Amino acid sequence: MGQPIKIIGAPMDYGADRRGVDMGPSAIRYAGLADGLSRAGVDPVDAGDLSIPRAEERDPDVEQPTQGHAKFLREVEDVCTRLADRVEAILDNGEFPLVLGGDHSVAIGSMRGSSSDADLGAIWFDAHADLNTPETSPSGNVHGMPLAATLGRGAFADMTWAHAPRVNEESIAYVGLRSIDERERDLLRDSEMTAFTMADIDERGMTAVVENALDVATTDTDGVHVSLDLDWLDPKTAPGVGTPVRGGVTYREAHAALETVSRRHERDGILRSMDVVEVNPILDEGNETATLAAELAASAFGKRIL
Ligand code: HAR
Ligand code: MN
Ligand code: MN
Ligand code: MN
Repeated sequence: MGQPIKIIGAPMDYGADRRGVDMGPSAIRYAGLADGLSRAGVDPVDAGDLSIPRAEERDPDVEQPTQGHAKFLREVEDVCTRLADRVEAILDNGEFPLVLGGDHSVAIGSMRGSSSDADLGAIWFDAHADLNTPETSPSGNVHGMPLAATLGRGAFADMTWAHAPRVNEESIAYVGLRSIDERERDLLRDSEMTAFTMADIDERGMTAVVENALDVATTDTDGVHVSLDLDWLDPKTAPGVGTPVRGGVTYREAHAALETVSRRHERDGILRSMDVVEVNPILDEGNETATLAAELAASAFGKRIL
């Protein structure tokens, strides 16, 4: 069965405006995640959820950074600190951490934990760049900031719970970008990250693009983190997300992408951690976005048609 996969739920919605993404872990489990992984030939063990206070019990605006705005930053810090510890412990135990969000700010914890003993590359499957800092964010929503946090940009520079010094820009590749804020565009252009937009997928095909992204994330690193934001897909295919953007990847392209990841993993053992985020069951239709999330995780771990 290979390396056991530890599923850990992070039912957090502090980072997003559209409430409901905290129900993502339940919905993805209910959609058959563990069965799908077993059929793919891996051994899933469900470690349950982190316990997370409801947003209504907290004040979004206490203890703001001196520059800018980041709602529920203290709560995000608390959850991501605990998540990072869990992810690190899972890896120390020889298991693979699969984190279920929650909004995309959970990736701050996953990446911090996954990179504590390793130089970590990352592939960011997302419509969005998630590179805002509290200073540049138009919304103050931390789910638009996880890459900036991990890289220690702006107000995140001295936040040791967020900044992961063993994740370097050169080892990060986006796949499927199509919605970037004005100030994020400048941050992205001035960075060393590799960005494959939807136009690159149109021109070159998903498999070639993901092969390239894998080259980026595996060069001079010890392993790769895959962050799968379900709004990466076209909203017609994945309606259950809080910030849908038209013109996303198709059902088949998404599977092709994760199958490409899985083939490289089978060959070179590249994968170190993964998160599946932004599934919002309240906005979903018949749990289809959660079902897709579960299927794509199984594809990443080797589910095959034949
Ligand atoms: N860029 C916008 C912001 O910072 C929107 C964030 C997008 N939400 C996400 N992230 N789901 O991928 O507010
Ligand atoms: Mn360790
Ligand atoms: Mn995202
Ligand atoms: Mn997104």
